[in-house]
Amino acid sequence: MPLSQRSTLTQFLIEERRRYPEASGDFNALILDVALACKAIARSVAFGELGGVTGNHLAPRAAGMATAPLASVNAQGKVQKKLDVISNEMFLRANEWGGHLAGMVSEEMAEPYAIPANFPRGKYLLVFDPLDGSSNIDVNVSMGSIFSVLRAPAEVASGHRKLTVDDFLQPGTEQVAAGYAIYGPTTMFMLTVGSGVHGFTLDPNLGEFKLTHPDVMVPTETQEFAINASNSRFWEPPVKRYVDECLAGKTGPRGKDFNMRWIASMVAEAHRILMRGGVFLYPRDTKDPSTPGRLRLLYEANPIGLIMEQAGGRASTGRGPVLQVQPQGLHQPIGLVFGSKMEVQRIEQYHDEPLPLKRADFETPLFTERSLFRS
Ligand code: AFP
Repeated sequence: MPLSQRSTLTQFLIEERRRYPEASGDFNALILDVALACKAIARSVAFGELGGVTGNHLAPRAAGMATAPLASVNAQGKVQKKLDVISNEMFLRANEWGGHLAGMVSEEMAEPYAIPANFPRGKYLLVFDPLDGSSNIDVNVSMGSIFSVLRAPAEVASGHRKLTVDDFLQPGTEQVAAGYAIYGPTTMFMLTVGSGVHGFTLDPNLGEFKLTHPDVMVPTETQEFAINASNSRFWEPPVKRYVDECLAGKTGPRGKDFNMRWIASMVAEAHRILMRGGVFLYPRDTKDPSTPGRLRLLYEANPIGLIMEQAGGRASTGRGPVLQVQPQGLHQPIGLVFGSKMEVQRIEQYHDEPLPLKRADFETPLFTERSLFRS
């Protein structure tokens, strides 16, 4: 189709809004501000070393410090890349002024960001991971930004009450919209406003996102899975069983060969799965007893979960729908499995079924951590 005949993101949003005559237009303006932040991040990513944006972000040097400053770490204890910090700033600046938001939460900030007093407040909350997969920047592999839009309580939107952490602790089923931008060979913006998933490709000549992938659907079956296999000794038995069966291929219980992928950039894995199916697992494991998983519920699992479900896939903790989990904290980690519906359902079924135990299972010190024996 000629470029000129494709809808821009703006056109798409206006046409969607016409279906709701009572809508104020705030929501559309918010999504366009988010898209603007993503375009700015895409430019920074594209310049890479030329733009001086690769490498770690260094903590400010304290007075009298003899040694070179160390890399800064975020609230989760993850080393911050320069681009993590730059992308976070871009999200804040693009979204704080418009009057559509009452506050923001990001992977890079320990506490919620209240809208500064010199800007009007609005009725939505924005939650985001400004640059997922940022450890890939130095090796020139795809990364992305993930976002989720929630409603703010009316008394916060009207300025009658201060914003609190609890305002953000809403289950994923409450999301008004969610999406991600992927910075790959092309920059794409994938969006759901609750009526399917639609993909837009950035036209670098116009600087506009154009609708290229309307109504994306995840294929129901797959022969491709993604998991960080170096963690296999920490997996729970149902995950181990699932992966073992995939690896057994044609001669195993699945009766077909599987392929494996691992990009270490969840946005890139989610995008591949949206385009051609597959399943992604970052399950609960016993690697670090202080945390049940690596990924974060509010700004990673929930938005990707809504995208998957809206595209006919499924997103789960391994035990049940991730979107139904009541969040307990802003940066709460969670086990996450998503992708082709039948595969995710199979993994949930394995978590439900008792497994035949091998003697070795009783002898491992991890025995008490295993899901089979948890309530
Ligand atoms: P970074 O944003 O710190 O690169 O983390 C990305 C991520 O949270 C997610 O996108 C990947 O799926 C996961 O980490 C990769 O983790 P491994 O280090 O276990 O491969």
